[in-house]
Amino acid sequence: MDDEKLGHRSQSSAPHQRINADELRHFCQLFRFFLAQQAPLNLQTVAKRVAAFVEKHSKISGRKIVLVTSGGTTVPLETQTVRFIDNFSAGTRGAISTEFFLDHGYAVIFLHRQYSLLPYSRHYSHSTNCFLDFMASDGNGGVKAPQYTPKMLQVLNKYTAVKSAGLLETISFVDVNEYLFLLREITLTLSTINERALFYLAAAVSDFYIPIGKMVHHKIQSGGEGLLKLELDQVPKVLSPLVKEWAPRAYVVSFKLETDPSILVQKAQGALKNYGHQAVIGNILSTRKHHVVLITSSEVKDVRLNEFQIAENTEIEGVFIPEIISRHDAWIRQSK
Ligand code: PAZ
Repeated sequence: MDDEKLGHRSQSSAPHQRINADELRHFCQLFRFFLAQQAPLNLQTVAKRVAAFVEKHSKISGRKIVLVTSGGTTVPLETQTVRFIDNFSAGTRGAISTEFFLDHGYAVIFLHRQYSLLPYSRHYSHSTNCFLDFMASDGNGGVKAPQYTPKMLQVLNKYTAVKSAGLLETISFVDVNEYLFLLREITLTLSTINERALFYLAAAVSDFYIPIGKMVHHKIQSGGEGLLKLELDQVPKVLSPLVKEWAPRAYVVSFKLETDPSILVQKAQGALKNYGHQAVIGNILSTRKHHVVLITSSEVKDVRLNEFQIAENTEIEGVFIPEIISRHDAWIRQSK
C-alpha cells in the first residue's frame, strides 16, 4: 500500500503539528485497520465522483464545501452478514443540517447510512402519512389535501434548485468499515480546498467492531450453551489523523453524544484537547432536538429552543448552524 493510501497525502503548506505518544498509538491502530480490513467495492467509483464534485466547486470563487456525516454505522457479526449491532440514529441531524448548509450556499457531500433520512425527501419519507396521500386527487383536477401543497412545493423547489446546480453529492455506507474507508477517501480529496472545507461529523459511529480476521464466515448457530459471547475490538480513533494529517487546514466540527448531562461538557472539552479540532457540538440523547452545547477552545455556549419554538417544531440546526458558519468564515479570513 502506498503512502497516500495510508493517509500521508502531501500537504506542502500544511501546518504540521507534533504528535504525542497517545496519538501515535491511534495512528498505528488506524494504519493497521486500513491494512487488515477490506476496502468497500465501490471505493474507486466514489473517489472519482467526489474528486469531480470537489474540482467543480473549487473553481467557483468563494464556494465552501462541507462534508456532513449522518446516521449510525452497523457492526457485522459474520462476514456473510445475517446479524449486526446497530444504534439508534435515524440521520435526522445530518439530513436537516444538510438543508441548512445548502440554504447558506455550501456545496455538500452527504455521507449517510443507507436508508436513513435524506435531505428534502425526509419531509415525507418517514412520515406516518404516506406522501402519496398529500397528492391524492379530489377527482376535479385538484388535490384532496390542499393544505400540504405550499410546503410540498417549497421543498420541491429547493430540491430541484440544488439538484440542477449539482450542489449535493450523496454517498451511502452501512457498516463501520465502509464508513472509515469512505471518510478517509473523501477527507483526502476535500482537504485540497484547504480552509474552505468544513467537516461536520454528526454520524453515530460504533466504538467497537469485530476485525475481519476474527469474524466467522457463516451465520452464527444457536444451540450449545445457549449463550452468545462476543469479543469486540476498539474502532481506531479517526479524528486525530483527520485533523492533524489528512485535512490540517480545514474547519472540523465533531459531535459528542451522552446520556448523562453532568459529563457532557467535560467530555467535549476532552475531545477538543485530544484531537485539536475547532468545535464540538455536545448533545444529550433525550433532549438533542431542542438543546445542544457549542464548545470551542474559548467558549461553552448553550443553544436551546424556547417552549414556543418547540411547539412550532423549530429545527435547532437552523439556530446553531449559522454560528458554525460564522466561525468557519472567520477561520477562512484569518488564513489569508
Ligand atoms: O441521527 P439523529 O438525529 O437521531 O441523532 C443525531 C446524533 C445524536 C447521532 C448526533 O447529534 C451526534 O451526537 N452524533 C455523534 C454521536 C457520538 O457521540 O458518536
